[in-house]
Amino acid sequence: MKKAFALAIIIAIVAAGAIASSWYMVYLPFEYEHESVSYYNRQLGLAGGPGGMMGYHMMGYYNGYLTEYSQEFSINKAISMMNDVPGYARVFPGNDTIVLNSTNVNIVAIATMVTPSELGRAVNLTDMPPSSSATENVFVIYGLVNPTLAIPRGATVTFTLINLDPDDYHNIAITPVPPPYPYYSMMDVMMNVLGVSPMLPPASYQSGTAYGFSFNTVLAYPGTFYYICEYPGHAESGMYGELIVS
Ligand SMILES: [Cu+2]
Repeated sequence: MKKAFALAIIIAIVAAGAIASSWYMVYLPFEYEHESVSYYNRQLGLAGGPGGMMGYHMMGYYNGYLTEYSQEFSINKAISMMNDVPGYARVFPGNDTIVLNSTNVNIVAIATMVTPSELGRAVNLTDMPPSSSATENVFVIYGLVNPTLAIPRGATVTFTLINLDPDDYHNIAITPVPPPYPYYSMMDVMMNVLGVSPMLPPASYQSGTAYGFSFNTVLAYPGTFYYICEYPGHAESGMYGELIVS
């Protein structure tokens, strides 16, 4: 009788363990991924309002995330656009900052990676080592890696993201939610976005083609904002920068 009781307790403990571990290992990751996709699609819907998207080409879905682009560039053209610093911009490499003093600000951001094995890598584009927090993918803007952008309040800002990464999808979202970001950064940011691009497909170095997307946003209030890549794991590993509106 005592043996049977002990056996029942052991079975109960094993069953509870199996249920708990499948909850954490199977159900929760599935649920987070599902929620992340759902927030992303709603963010895109929000940004699709007036002044949002400027026409796009649907590419289908990648891991559930809608992928689109609005412009196609040659890789060389994308690099020259990124290096073409506007007259109203002042670039300060020493403190990784760009001051953009205009009521109409254009920002051309390249999505690329830090690792030295691929073409178009950030260090090649900038001759600058990224900060230690940026370990995998980064934005390159006017010759700097993940720079802090200073923008006057009330400015209309046009972000153009071009993906020069041959392997990975990237997007850009503007949010007041600060780092550190979790793996599913959309779960942190939720609907708190001032503008967002869809996921852009990887560049083809064979054909020399890269995909881009532009959107407008008006930064009406002073404060500290962030531009981040919402592809799972990217913001977590440092694909973000600061946006100071004053
Ligand atoms: Cu990314």
